[in-house]
Amino acid sequence: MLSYNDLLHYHDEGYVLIERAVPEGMLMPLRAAGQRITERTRRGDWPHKRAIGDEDIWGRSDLLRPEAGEPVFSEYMASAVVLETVAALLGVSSGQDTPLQLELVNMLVNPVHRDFEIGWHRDLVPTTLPPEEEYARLLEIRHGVQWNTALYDDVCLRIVPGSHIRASTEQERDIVQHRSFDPMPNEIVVRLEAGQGVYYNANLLHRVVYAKDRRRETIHACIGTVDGAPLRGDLYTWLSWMCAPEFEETLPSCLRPLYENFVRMAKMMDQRARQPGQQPRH
Ligand SMILES: O=C(O)CCC(=O)C(=O)O
Repeated sequence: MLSYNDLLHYHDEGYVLIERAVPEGMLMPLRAAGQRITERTRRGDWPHKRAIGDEDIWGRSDLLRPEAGEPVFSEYMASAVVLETVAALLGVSSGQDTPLQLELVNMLVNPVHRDFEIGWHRDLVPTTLPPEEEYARLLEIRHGVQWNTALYDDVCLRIVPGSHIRASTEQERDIVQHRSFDPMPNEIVVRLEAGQGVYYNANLLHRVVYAKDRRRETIHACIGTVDGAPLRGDLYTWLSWMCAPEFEETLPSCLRPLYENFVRMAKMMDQRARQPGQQPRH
């Protein structure tokens, strides 16, 4: 599905745009399910959210929870476009013997009371590290792909292409640490039309600008390989609810190997955390 140039672009620039990122016939069901959960979240009936104080939200988390009652999200995660894209970008198989593990499945939404923004950051590596250490961590933490798939046109995400495979420059550090809403040299706005997606390395320098009057309902998810487990301890804490056996029953069969990998790694991380001096790195 992805061309050699797509893979090269992902490797060099840290992102790739996917033209048809929503499976045929799934856009309207995903929009309807997204709206139902947004309404539940706004009336206090869905506690798994990214909040702005007590009054507003910019995201909803854990869309696969059985109590959401929205199987279209797991059908979407099980779709060929998702699994084949992730597997190709990480250079692994998505079949029965896959090393992929199921991870976050969230939705990003516009606030309704006031505009909201998140400053420049990398998701998994702090820019406060000395440059050599920052670079070493960037090389080390390459076990996952994150993506935004837009259900409505979306221009919120800004990235610095290529910043995932080099230490931050002095100027970038200054902006990230002291004025993180300022323009960044070489930034681009990721423009997605409804149905398009951007798959990216979460360690790209990025930031987001949410306008309260522009509808945003964008699936925000990630999948990684099991070899990254020791570097990503928090993930297993956030997603410990997935270890409940009744959750597995809700999943389409092609997600089961990814689910089993997640549970195996979660158990391993739990055992490791109980051993003195063996805390997982975050
Ligand atoms: O809103 C987005 O597109 C990305 C959100 C973000 O930067 C984050 O979750 O770290």
